[in-house]
Amino acid sequence: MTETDRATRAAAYFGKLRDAHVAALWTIPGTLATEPTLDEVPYVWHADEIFPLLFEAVEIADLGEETDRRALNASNPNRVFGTSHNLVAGYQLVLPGETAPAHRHTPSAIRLLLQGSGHTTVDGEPVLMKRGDLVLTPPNTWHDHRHNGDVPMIWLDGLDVPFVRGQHAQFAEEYENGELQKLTKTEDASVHRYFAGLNPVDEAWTAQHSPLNKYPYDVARVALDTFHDAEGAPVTGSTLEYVNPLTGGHVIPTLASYLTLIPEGGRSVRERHTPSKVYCVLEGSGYSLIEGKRYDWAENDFFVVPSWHWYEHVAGSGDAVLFSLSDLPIYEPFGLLRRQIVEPAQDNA
Ligand code: 1HN
Repeated sequence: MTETDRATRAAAYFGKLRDAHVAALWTIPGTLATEPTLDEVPYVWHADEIFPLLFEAVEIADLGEETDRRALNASNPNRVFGTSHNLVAGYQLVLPGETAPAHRHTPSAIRLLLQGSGHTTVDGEPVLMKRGDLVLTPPNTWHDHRHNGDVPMIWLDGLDVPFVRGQHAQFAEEYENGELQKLTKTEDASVHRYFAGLNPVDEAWTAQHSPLNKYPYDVARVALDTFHDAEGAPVTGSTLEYVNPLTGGHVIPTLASYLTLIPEGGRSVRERHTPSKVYCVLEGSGYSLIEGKRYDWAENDFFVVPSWHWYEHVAGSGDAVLFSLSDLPIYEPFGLLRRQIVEPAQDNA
């Protein structure tokens, strides 16, 4: 066969493959890529830019009319939807006297209260939210939001919507007549049941998510300080994970949450891992170096560290406290979790 015959025959062959809806492995780019492609970018959403846009939304969309949730979702600059390929984060605003009716869905959510105070009701339990509190709405739990305080209430939402949609597994339902759900438990009932790390005997809980609907910030903050001091106050900082008190596992099947302290002037280890992370700044200010580029942050800002990007955090003046949300539980069961860490001593070598 001449070169020309060969090329003509190959072109005809690939045409036949297209018609038969098959592709030759040797023509598909990246089938055996040696490392993940870094196709999402780091980005910081600054509270001083986004909070005013949230308040402007009050004039654009009435709660209960145009929308049930006055929320602004953060899109990764390299994506149409999703802060990363599995996670979506954003801010949500509820004004005094407003309510956001109950619904439930297969995607899971966490809230991190940033300003004001009010209630999220989770499966009949009204959960009081104060600054820094972590509140869970696990998959398929009824949830609504109520605000009987006098200061606009803002929180960070973090959900696994892009992951669930990617699995073609999104289902959602409105509560009866689009109303608030009936209260069937007392305020913070789950916190009262499990607060001290001692579990009720013969506990009948069988769900895969944490039975605790709230992790109060005052408790988490004392735990973090105590742990950090007991570790000898490392300049690289300290991190604790919020866990299911019954199993020691992650808070939600798809989501893990952490609280990190970087002491004033301190610097974390440099690491990268396959899961992505969304960080929200609860205290202090500083910056992160992500793939060598500097991203400054201050209180209430949130930022995304995409999959397999090298990163480290540096605290400015004052201690920095960072909440973070990760899709790590999605990677773990399938052997997809990879993590590399560079300790500072090796870093300088
Ligand atoms: C949702 O249900 C809430 O219930 C907030 O407050 C943000 C973002 C995407 C999809 C569902 C909420 C959401 C969401």
